[in-house]
Amino acid sequence: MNWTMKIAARALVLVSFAMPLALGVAAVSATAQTSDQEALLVVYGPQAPSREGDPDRREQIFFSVPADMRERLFVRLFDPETFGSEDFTYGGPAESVTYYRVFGGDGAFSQAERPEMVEDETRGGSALASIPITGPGQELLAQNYGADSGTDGYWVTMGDLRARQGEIIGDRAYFRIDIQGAAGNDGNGYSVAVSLSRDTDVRPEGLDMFAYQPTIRWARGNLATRMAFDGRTGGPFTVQSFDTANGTLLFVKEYDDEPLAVSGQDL
Ligand SMILES: [Ca+2]
Ligand SMILES: [Ca+2]
Repeated sequence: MNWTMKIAARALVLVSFAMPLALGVAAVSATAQTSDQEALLVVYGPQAPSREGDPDRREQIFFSVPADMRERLFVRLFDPETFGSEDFTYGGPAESVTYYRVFGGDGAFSQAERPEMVEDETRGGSALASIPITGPGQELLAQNYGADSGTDGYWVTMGDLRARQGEIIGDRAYFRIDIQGAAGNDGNGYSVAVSLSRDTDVRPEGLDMFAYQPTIRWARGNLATRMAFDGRTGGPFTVQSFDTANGTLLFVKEYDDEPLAVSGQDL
C-alpha cells in the first residue's frame, strides 16, 4: 500500500536533497508517494557537515484534519532510530539521537517558523544546538530515538491524540511534528504517518500532511521522489533546492516536464 505525504507551502519553496536529498518551500503544496516500507525523509545530526544535504538538521511536518473529527489519531513513525537499514552512518551510530515532538494548541501551526529564501550559492548552515524544541504550541507527544535496533525497518506508534487538541483554525485542526537531529553526525532516514489505527495505516478522511522545507531522502538507484504542490495555495511558486548536486529536478506537468535548476554540492 502506498501512502501520500502532501507538502503545502504558502510563500516559498526550498528543497534540500541529502544524497539522500532535502527540500524547502514557500507558497506551495506538494505530494510525495512512496512505499509504506521506505524512509522518505531524512534528518542529520548536528555534527554532520551540511554537504550531506540537510542544512538545518531539523524538520517540521504539519498535518490537519477536520476539527470535528472524533476518532483517535495515531502518529506513526517508520524506522525512527539510526541503525541498520534506511540510515546513513559514519563510524557507527552509537552517539546518534533524534528527537520527535508533536505540538498542538494555539500557535502550533500559525506561529511556527516559515523558511526564507536564501541568496543563491549560499552554503548550508552550521550545526545547531540540540536543545529540544518546546514551542510554539503545546507539546502533546515526545519520543527520542538513538541507535536501538528494535525499530529498524519497522513502523512504531508514537502516540495518539484527538482533533480537539490541535490548533483550531476555521473548520480544521492543525498539528506540527518537529524532528531534530540532536546528537551525532549520522543521517536518520524515516517516514511519518497519521492513522486511525494504532498498528496499521488507515488514512483519516480529510487528512492533509504538508511541509514548507522538507528534507527528502533520495537514495541513488531508487525511483525518483515526487512532491506535489497544492494548487489551493495559489502561485506563482518559487522553488529553491539545496545540495541537489548531480541530481535532476523536473517540474512535471500534464503534457511535458520542465527542467529546474539544481544547486551544486552544499549549495
Ligand atoms: Ca534503520
Ligand atoms: Ca532511521
